[in-house]
Amino acid sequence: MLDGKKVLFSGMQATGNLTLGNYLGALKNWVSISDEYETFYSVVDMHSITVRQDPAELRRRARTLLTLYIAAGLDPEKNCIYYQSHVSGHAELSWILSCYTYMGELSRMTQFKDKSAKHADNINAGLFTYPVLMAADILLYQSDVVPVGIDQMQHLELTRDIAQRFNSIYGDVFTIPEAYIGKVGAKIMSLQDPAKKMSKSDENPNGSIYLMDDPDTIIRKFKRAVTDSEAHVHYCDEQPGIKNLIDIYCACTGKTPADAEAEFEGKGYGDFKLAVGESVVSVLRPLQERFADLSKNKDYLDSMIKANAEKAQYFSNKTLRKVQKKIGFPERVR
Ligand code: ATP
Ligand code: LTN
Repeated sequence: MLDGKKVLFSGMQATGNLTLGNYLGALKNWVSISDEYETFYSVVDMHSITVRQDPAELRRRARTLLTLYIAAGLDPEKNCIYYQSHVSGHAELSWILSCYTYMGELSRMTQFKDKSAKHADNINAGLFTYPVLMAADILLYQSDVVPVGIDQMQHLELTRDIAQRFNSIYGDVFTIPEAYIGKVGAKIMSLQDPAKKMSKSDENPNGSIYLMDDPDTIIRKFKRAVTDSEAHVHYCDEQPGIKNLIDIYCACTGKTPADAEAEFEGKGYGDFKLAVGESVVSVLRPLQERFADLSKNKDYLDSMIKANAEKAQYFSNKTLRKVQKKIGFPERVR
């Protein structure tokens, strides 16, 4: 609890360009539930370097991501939006927690298995201990709730295990966080391969809708989306391509799958794909406009970045000092 409110933490990596999957699976939910919580939204740039990055590009992407958080509707005066690398407690708590995490636990993480297969030439220790840094992000603010897409559930379970293990040794130090998974859009699939999740690091740009794609590009990508030969807009696992398009349509319009089935009964896939594309354009256009306006306002963004980093540093230090004391680090002489 902070100021009588429950605490919410979430973050995204500053790698690649944000996709519609990131928006519908995470960012959109962040905006819809923020008012109920004391919130911390981090651009987790320290997580990004587990994969090799071009420095200038990483800096640019981190700034873009932070601006997108605001453009999506998070008011930086009410939500603590900040860069992970500006708050020293993340790295400090991560080291401590790594001493309470087992190698066996980390080697079971599917994201590690996937990413190490993808970057076989750079399987660094950071890639392996990445979930510990994520646990530190969350536990540092005594978070109650963590809104994420389904793919992050395994990391969240590990965070809970680490926190419970720590608490069982030292007493109630950490709040045990719960995941918050949105009802719609929790797993948006690639438009080119509905068995794969839409991902910002996909090499095929036609599989993903990027938040900055212009309307023509969006419509074109939906027209080319892989479906099937059933010619029937039906929400079922046997038609994964159509199911994914219905999920996107519902997340963008607030309709239910049954509404969508009724609306496109007897119509061809062409009409349906166009409607899905248009629903996405109408959600992304205002976001893109706000992004363009905000990007011009450098001083405003800079002042928010500074103030929020200080706020995050202040709250995270409280937990960090408590943890350091519990485990027996010498007290600081004031
Ligand atoms: P990468 O491809 O670089 O691994 P990513 O696209 O999977 O990245 P992350 O930065 O790992 O994105 O995720 C940010 C947030 O977006 C997380 O909460 C994650 O669960 C959510 N998310 C990512 N992809 C999807 C998707 N296809 N559908 C729903 N949510 C998603
Ligand atoms: N691991 C997450 C990003 C992430 C995160 C977090 C999400 C890092 N720290 C803390 C929620 C809470 C990912 O790859 N999407």
